[in-house]
Amino acid sequence: MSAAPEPLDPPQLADLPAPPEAAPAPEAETAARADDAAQAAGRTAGELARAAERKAAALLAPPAPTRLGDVVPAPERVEPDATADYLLAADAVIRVSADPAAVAVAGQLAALLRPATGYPLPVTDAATPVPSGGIALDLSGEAALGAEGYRLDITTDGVRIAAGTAAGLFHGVQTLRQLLPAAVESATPVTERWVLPGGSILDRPRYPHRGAMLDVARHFFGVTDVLRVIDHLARYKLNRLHLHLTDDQGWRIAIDSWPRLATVGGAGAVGEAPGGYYTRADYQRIVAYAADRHITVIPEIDLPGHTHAALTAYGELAPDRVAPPPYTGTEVGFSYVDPASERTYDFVADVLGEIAALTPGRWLHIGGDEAFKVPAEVYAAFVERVQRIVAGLGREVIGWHQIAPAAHADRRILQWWGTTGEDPVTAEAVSRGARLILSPGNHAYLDMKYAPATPIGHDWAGLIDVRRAYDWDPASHLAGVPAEAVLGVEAPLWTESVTTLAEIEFMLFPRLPAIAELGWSPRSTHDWGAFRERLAGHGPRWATAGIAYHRCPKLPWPATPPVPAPRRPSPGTEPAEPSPVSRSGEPPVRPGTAPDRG
Ligand code: TNX
Repeated sequence: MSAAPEPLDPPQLADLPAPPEAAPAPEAETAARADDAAQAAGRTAGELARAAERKAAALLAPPAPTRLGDVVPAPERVEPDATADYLLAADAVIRVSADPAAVAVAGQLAALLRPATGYPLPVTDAATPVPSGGIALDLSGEAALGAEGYRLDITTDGVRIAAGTAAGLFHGVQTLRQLLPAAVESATPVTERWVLPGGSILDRPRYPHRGAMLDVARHFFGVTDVLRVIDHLARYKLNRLHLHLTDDQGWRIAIDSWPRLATVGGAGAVGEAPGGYYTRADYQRIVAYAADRHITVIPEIDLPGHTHAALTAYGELAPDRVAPPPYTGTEVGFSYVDPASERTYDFVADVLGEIAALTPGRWLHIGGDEAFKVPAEVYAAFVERVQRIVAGLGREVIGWHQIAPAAHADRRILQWWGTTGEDPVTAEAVSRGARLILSPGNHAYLDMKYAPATPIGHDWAGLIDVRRAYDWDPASHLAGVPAEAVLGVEAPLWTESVTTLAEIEFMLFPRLPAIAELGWSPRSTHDWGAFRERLAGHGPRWATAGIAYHRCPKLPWPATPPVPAPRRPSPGTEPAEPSPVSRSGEPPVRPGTAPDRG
C-alpha cells in the first residue's frame, strides 16, 4: 500500500518554479536570426514559420471566449497573457512522456477533444515532450506540485501540462477542457474556433480528500449511471467516490459467502421502485473506471444499524432471529444486526473481507449512523470490534461521526454530518487521533432542497442553495477541531427521493462544483461574487453535455447556447436522437409538482 496521505502544508509559492518568460515574437526576427533560433531549438525553418503563422493568427483573431481565470475549482495561481492565446489546429499532435500512466492521460485528453473538434489528435510519446504547435503532457516529476498538482502553460505555440504524477496531468487536462469553448462538450463535430486563453496556471489541491457520496441503496442506480457520476466528479477534480452500498431498503453488492444479501436483500427499494445489485464484475468495473480517472472508491457497509435489508435475507442476524419482510419506507434508526451474536461478526468479517478483496483503495466505510436501538456501551464495543476487523484486512476505517465514542483505531476517519458546527464528542475523538471528513448536513447534503418548491429532496437540515453549499470553511467549521485534523470535504447524495440519473444531476449541479471548490482551492480564492460568475459560466458546458442541471434563478446564467452547428451534415440523414434532458437545463419536474422557484 502507498504512503498514507497527510493534510498538505499550506502552499509555499516560493517552492514552485517560476512561470517561463513569454517567448519573443518570431515575426520580429530577421531570417538569419530565425535560422539560428530554429537550429537552437532543434526546429526546421518550416516549423518556425508555422509557429510565426500561429502567433500572427492568434494576434489577429478575437480573444478566447473563456478567460484563464474561469476555472472551477479556482486554481492556486493564474497568470493570464492576452497576447498568447492558442488556437488548436486540425493537425495538432498530443506529445506525452513515455510513461504508460501519462500516455493513458493523453489518450483521455484525445478522447475528450476528438468528438467535438473532429480532429484526429494523434498521441505520440517522447522522452521530453514539447508542444510544437500541439499539446504536451510532461510527467516531469516536479516534486513541488505534489501528488495531484500540475502546471499549465498556454502560448501561441502550444500547450504544456506538467506534473509529477499522472493524477496531476489528469487534473490539468480537466482545466484545459474548461478553458476551451463550451462546444467542446458536444458529442459530435461542430464548427468552432478551438481557442485557449494564453497564460500560465499553477495548481494544487488544498485537501487530499475531495469526495461525493451516492446512496445506491434507497434507490438503485445501474453501472452506467454510476460511471456518468464518476465523470462529473472528475470534471471538478474530486478524487473520492463513496458508495453507500447497503441500507434498510436494499443491499446492493453481491457477497459470495452470503449470497442472499444481494438476491433477497437487493430485491426492493423505496416505494415501488425496482431493486438491483452490483455483481462483483459490476463493482470492479466501477472501481476500475474511477481509478482511470484518479478517483478512489470508498465502499460503505452501514453497520450495525441501517441493516434491515440484510435481515430480510438472513434472519439469523436479527436480534429475534426472524427475517422481517422488506422495508420500502424512508424512516431511519429502527434496524440493527445483533451485536450479541457471534454470527454477526462472521457476517461482518466475511462481507468486509470480500469487499476489501475487490477494492484497491485503502478505506472501508463502516457506517455507524443512527443505530438508535443499540445501547451506547454495546454500540461502542461493536464499533471497536468492527474497527479491528478492518485493521486485520489491512484497511483504514471511515465511519459517520457517531462512531466517535469508540476507542481510537490507527488512522481512523470520522465523517461529520451534523448541522451545528459543534460536537464535543467528535472533537474529543479528534483529540484522541481521529481525523475528519466534513459533510455538514446544512451545507454539503445534496439531498436537501435548493428552495421550498424544489420538486425533490428533503429539508430537515435546511434549504441548501448554491451560496449555502459554498459559503463555509472546512478548516474552521467544527468547534474544537484543529485545521490539521481536517482531511477534506464530501458531498453526500441520499436518494430516498432521487430516482433517476437526471434527478441525480439536478441535485449535483450546480452544488457539487461548490463543494469541489472548497476541497481544492486555496482559501485566499474564496469569494462568492466571483465564484457565482465562474460557476454560472459552466451552464452552457453542462447543457451541451446533456447534464440536467438546476438553473437556479440566483445565478447569472449566460443565455442558453445555441445548439452547436453540426459539421459536415450528411444530406438526407435524420437528426441525431435528442438527448434525454433538455438543452436549457430545465429541472426534471415530476408530474404534479411545481417548478422550483429557489
Ligand atoms: C440521515 S446522514 C442519514 C441517512 C438519510 C439522510 C437523509 C446519515 C449518516 N444518515 O440515512 O438518508 O439523513 O437526508
